[in-house]
Amino acid sequence: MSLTMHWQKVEFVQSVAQMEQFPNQNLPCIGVAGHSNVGKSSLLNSLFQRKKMVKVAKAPGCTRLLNLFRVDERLLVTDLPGYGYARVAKSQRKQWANLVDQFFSSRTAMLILVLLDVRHGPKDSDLQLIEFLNEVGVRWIPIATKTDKLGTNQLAKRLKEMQEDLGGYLKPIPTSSHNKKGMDILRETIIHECFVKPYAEEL
Ligand SMILES: Nc1nc2c(ncn2[C@@H]2O[C@H](COP(=O)(O)OP(=O)(O)OP(=O)(O)O)[C@@H](O)[C@H]2O)c(=O)[nH]1
Ligand SMILES: [Mg+2]
Repeated sequence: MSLTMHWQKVEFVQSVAQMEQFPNQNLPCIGVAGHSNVGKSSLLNSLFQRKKMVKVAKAPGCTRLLNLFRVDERLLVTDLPGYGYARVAKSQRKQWANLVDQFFSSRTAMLILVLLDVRHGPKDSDLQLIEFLNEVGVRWIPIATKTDKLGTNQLAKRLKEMQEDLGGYLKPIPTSSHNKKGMDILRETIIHECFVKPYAEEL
């Protein structure tokens, strides 16, 4: 079976509160990370082409566990809890931070999509995450979310600024869960990063 541009079968696997519960599926795994409310769960629904596969927050800070999905029996996708939401108790915030840190450090995921709201520059917490991923050696790609909120000129300008803010090398992939722009490119990029590039690197 090949992972086509349209992901045919998407299954919810489980929610994980501790890394010990993370199932050993022997499949490539990607994670979706970013600030609370940046649009992680919405992006996954759009990628999966399902309306309600992933719970979308009515109030920020909704995703508190690692939620795992399996695509076409070939790929695991993890929706991560968002960081930086102040109205959650400190003890609980610490618990999520530990869980997410463990997820990154255990190198469970071979690729992290780092979501950034296209209207705002990367926040300190985003830059810290990126630094951390670089340190532990986990590949990441920047994804600009909510592009439907900007007009064409403003969008082009913001994407360029975002790229500069991230050091200039990586171009953020522009996406919108509202009008579905960027979803095909994102699926293609994920497939390339998970199934083509690792083998090309081995040659
Ligand atoms: N205009 C617009 N709104 C969006 C888009 N994606 C998400 N939203 C809205 O942003 C809010 C947060 O979306 P979520 O997908 O729940 O964000 P999240 O990053 O999963 O949030 P947490 O689980 O709290 O970390 C919701 O009200 C969404 O409807 C988008 O592409 N465009
Ligand atoms: Mg969420």
